[in-house]
Amino acid sequence: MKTLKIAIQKSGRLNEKSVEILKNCGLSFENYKSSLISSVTNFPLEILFLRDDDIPEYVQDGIADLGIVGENVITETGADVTYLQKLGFGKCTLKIAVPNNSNITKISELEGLAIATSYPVILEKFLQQNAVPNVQVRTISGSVEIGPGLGLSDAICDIVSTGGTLKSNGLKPFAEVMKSEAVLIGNKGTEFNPEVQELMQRIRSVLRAKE
Ligand code: PRT
Ligand code: ZN
Repeated sequence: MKTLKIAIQKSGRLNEKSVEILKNCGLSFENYKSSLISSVTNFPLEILFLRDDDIPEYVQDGIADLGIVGENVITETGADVTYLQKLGFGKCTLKIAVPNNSNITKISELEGLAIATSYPVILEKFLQQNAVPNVQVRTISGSVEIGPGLGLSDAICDIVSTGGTLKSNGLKPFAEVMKSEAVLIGNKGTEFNPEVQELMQRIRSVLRAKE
């Protein structure tokens, strides 16, 4: 019997809840912070601990059969994977935000402005869908919220959960681009594997017990 592999975030906002849901499924494994792989002792499964950005492609390419990652990351990478189950944690919204003193009220008024983001693919698609083609999308990998203060951009497109980061940087949310939460994804066709079905059933009953 082939041992399945599931990729989860090594450290960061999704790590703890990902480990928790797998443990609540009755899976027994060591959660070493230093190792990349951990074997489950009571189920034919190995856990790969990765950076979240790498998870969709690992699953698309079949290096991992399953993965737990935010929808924002899946959409940004454009990976061809199957959505198996929303997991109810890691909830956030990708939003466009502008400085508090900005007079912008309509998406069309972004025309000609520069927007800093770590999500260029999702943002470009949103701008296209809203027929605002002439926007400079500036891709930066972190601390996007300081862009307007530094004069790097007129607006930002970033993940918001409480809104505290926007507030402390003098920014206000202006438009909602996408909602996201952690999801279980699978390599195409993996949902027909009996062990995957068993695992999905356990995950669903863990989620149901939480309701
Ligand atoms: O190291 P690795 O690459 O694995 O992790 P990472 O640093 O890229 O990601 P991480 O751990 O920060 O986030 C993992 C996932 O959690 C994201 O892809 C989202 O799906 C989800 N998530 C949920 C969030 C947030 N909430 C969130 N608040 N991801 C990021 N943030 C950041 C946001 O970028 C901003 O800087 O938190 C700040 C805003 O938070 P508030 O509460 O001030 O609004
Ligand atoms: Zn990341």
